[in-house]
Amino acid sequence: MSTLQPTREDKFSFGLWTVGWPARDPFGDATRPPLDAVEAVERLSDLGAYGITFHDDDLVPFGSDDTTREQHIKAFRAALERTGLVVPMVTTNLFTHPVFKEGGLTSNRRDVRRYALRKVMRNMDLAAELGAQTYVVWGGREGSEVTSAKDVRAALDRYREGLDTLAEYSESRGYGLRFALEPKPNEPRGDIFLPTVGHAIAFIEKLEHSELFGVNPEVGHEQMSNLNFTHGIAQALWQGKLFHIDLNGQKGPKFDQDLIFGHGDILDAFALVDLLENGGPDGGRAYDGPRHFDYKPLRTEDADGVWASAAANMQTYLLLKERARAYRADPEVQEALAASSAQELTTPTRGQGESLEDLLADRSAFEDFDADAAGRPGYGYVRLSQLAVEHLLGAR
Ligand code: GLT
Ligand code: MN
Ligand code: MN
Repeated sequence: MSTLQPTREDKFSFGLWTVGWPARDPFGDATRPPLDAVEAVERLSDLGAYGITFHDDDLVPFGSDDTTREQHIKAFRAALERTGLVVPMVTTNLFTHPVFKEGGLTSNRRDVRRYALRKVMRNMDLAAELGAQTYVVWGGREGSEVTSAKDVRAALDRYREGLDTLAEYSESRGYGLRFALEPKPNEPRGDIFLPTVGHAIAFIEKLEHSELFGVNPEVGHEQMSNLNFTHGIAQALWQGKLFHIDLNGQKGPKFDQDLIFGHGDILDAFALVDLLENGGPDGGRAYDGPRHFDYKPLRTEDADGVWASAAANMQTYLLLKERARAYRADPEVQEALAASSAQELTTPTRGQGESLEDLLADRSAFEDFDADAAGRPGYGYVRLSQLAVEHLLGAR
């Protein structure tokens, strides 16, 4: 094993439901005992993480009375204080209980929608109390199996109404939360609303407080739709909407695997870390928020395997960060980049102050342009790609 030690500055965070997953799946029972939240805080802190996140029901079992709820919160809070771990993000479970089988904020039933809103708002109080800045909304049950049973436009109206209400609540209470919508194409619903980063960003523009809303893209969720995750992240950054990120691994379009980060498409993971760490305007971080791992320790593993997998997420990220740095610093890479004209893309297509008429009058742009000659030379991307592979494999 490599020995890169994570520090708090790396901003690694984990969902309580990730290391705490007892590995029950649709075909089999749990293979691990439940994990106590206090132990999760302590172990993650020892491993070098800086944050922990949770759904309301991860921390306090659904239906607990007020006294039990307070006890759970008190013990959790004490563990946070002891370790210095923070809670940068909180979210709500609107998917496990049968009441949400037809949706939460977009259920056809109005009483369920009102209940869902109240459940979120109650947990927002706790989020604010614990100092969270981001509130994730993953609408896993917002969708359908039977298309004709759902008026999608009405559902989107209700989704908007629900999110507007949550933003109003945060503002009225002075919580200052920012909301991050998490897209997913399917699972558990046959088809989920806001299935990709693109759908979510377009939807956000229709919200009353759109400035309070961004996205929380998950690696595997975009790859389930056969999409390029790094492209999705780049667009979210370009639109100022990357509010949070869920890192994990996925091997192509199939069920949601939630593998360890990098244990799926490693080349895309390399490109992603390079973008996040070196894609800023000054060559620094393009995204400064938590590096949040949303994965599932394999069902085959015992408790030791769970903690090994938590460490592996961070190790892989740090190794890729180190590899991306070496890649960028390699003069051969710089030369290959220049030769491929990749850097020319930052030059505006129109000259400074060039009017539309100037462009139309420029014969070199069209009449005298030799399209055949311009179509002949190669771009040299093979070399660039191979250099990335060699850096990734530690051959350089
Ligand atoms: C659930 C889902 C994740 C979401 C979580 C937030 S819950 O585990 O699979 O992708 O990020 O609600
Ligand atoms: Mn997932
Ligand atoms: Mn997720």
